[in-house]
Amino acid sequence: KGLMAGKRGLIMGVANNRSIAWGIAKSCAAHGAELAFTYQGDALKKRVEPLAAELGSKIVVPCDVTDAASMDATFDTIAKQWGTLDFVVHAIAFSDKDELTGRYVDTTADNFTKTMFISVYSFTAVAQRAEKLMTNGGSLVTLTYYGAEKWMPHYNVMGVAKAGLEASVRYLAADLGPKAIRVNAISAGPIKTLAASGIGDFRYILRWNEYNSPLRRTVTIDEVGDSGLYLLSDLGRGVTGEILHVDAGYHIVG
Ligand code: 0WD
Repeated sequence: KGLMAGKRGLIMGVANNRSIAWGIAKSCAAHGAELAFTYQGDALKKRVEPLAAELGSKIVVPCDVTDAASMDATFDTIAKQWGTLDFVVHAIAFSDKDELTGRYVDTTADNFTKTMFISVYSFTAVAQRAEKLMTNGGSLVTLTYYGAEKWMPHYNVMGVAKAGLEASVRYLAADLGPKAIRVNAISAGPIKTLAASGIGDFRYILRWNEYNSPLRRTVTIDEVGDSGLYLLSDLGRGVTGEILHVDAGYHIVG
């Protein structure tokens, strides 16, 4: 019945059908997973509900990760409907667009704090709540970018945040490993999504990756989805604390 038959997972961070989280959701559903979705705010509700329905999902709830009560409500719903949880996809990040251009040194304290809270801490906040429901073990996956490892033009405070996110993957993996909960990140190559459109010169970054990555192209959300499937399914059962590059090989080049 498929690799994910009998597994139930929560997908956080679908904004529309171009979202990376949507690519991962499709791969998991195609292999038999049962899914729940969160959306951020009413504006995205009308986009996420039909997508969730497409994959036969019965649980679609609002969740703003900056609001602890909203996070609690999301996991309460999962607890009530499912009792246990097998996996979570965290595909959430935010920074003020005005600071995703120009110099990192000009970052404001306010946006630094907000960027870190939404893009780094929220994954830990998710792990805290997921741990309680993952009584049969589980798998958590977040999304990161190469700008965590190397300086990239315009990525600025988000690069610093992704470095923090990758470090938290390692600390969470060590904490939750004894409970058979695995924690990994996918470092995706650049993909044109809503979030990416906020980054300065994004088209140039895409083109640069096409010219320079070993596969001479960029990656798709379906390719990131299939790599997510590997980490979320039992195929990845020996893997935790890993940053898996799904970037057409760009990280060995630049
Ligand atoms: O090139 C890219 N697109 C890459 C993205 C390369 C490598 C990594 N990533 C990461 C992003 O940093 C992010 O962590 O992948 C993750 C998913 O991003 P995406 O698929 O590129 O972007 P998008 O479809 O916009 O989904 C991200 C969503 C938000 O969308 P918008 O654009 O409206 O900010 O994250 C959600 C929101 O739905 N989000 C929140 N959800 C709950 N609470 C919050 C929040 N406070 N803030 C943002």
